[in-house]
Amino acid sequence: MILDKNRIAEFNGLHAASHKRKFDFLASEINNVEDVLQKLIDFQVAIPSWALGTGGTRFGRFAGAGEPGSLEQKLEDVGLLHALNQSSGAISLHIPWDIPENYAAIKAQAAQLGLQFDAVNSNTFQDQKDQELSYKFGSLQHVNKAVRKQAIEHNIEVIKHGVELGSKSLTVWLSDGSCFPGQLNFRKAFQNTLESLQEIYAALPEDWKVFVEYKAFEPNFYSMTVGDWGQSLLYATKLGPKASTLVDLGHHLPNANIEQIVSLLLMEGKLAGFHFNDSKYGDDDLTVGSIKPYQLFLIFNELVEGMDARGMNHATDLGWMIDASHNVKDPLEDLLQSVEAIMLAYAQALTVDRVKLNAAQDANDVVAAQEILQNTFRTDLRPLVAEARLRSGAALYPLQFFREQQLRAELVKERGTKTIATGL
Ligand code: PSV
Ligand code: MN
Ligand code: MN
Repeated sequence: MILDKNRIAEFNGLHAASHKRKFDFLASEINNVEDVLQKLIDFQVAIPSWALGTGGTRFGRFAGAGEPGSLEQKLEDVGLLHALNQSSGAISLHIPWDIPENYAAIKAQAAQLGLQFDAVNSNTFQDQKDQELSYKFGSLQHVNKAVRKQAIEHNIEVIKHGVELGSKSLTVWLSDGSCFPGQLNFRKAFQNTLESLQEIYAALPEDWKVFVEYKAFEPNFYSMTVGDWGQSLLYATKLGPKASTLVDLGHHLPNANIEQIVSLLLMEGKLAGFHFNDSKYGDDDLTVGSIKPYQLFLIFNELVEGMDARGMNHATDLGWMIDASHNVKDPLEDLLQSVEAIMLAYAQALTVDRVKLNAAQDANDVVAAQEILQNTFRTDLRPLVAEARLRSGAALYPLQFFREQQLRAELVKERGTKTIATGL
């Protein structure tokens, strides 16, 4: 489905007057409003190909209707999201779930939809049909060199797909680790993993990066070989300048201070970017901002502060991706909510009064510092984000548009009721 721009214009027309009232009031309160709006317009969040179908758990999966059944349809879905919010102009592919059959055709389709190919993701956490050796006891860490070699070759293969598509980075997430004390020699597992990553690193094209994603637990429940930001940073530092640490918000132990982790990785020039999601317990992959919106704001607050201190471009110098999968929601609605939450947190961070905050910090005025952050967080900036959308030709209210115009029903008509998104 390609969305006719007139439908969006007509919808926006209906809401223009009430939006303007809210926006004008807000704009009068914000100093650098034009600058903030431009930054919001420029900011793009990549959509993962695996989030477009209904997810599941090991207990079951309740598929939705009208889900994308091919890579082409996944691109269409991201194109639809992007048409609705103009903030989802990239797709992140998981190989081998999304192997393109015809690169030229897929690239042409992406270009037509205004989409870029973001980081490509390798997969050595599952055994694929016809795969020679099993990853049951790990991949890049494996005690058997032949298994490591197979996993290294897979990653190099993924880079090749990415090169064809115009991606510029590889994300490596390893499920490697152990389930019981004594199962693994930690030092050997680390060294094997490092050597394997070094071979992958050597295969990176000149202008590519590799993102090393960490995760505290699952599927291994005693140790993870890339289990936290310290381990990831160790690999990234040993690998070299093209390697950095990817932060997935759901991959920490409860109550971890993610904003502090982000600040320090950024300071070291080793923050790759994000997999955004939210969680109550761990890796729940829930809608961004649905559980801990204040934490999301505090993360963006550190990002804006740290990126500005290093003279970085907010939109292009880090990888911004969603990593979610939902059991009970329409995936497209879920993704619209996620992108909205990210834009809102970013807008909040952009409007923090940094001069006052610095002064409060330098004066050890704890109360003032807290007030500055919380005042910003409690200001309703939704009209600002909506204005950025309006100016970029998106829908003022993407979710409302999706529902009122019954876009899922149109997709069901095109694709049928019994669809299963590939790759999940
Ligand atoms: C693992 O939990 C993860 O966050 C990694 O990023 C994977 O690539 C992704 O989920 C999809 O399974
Ligand atoms: Mn992830
Ligand atoms: Mn995860």
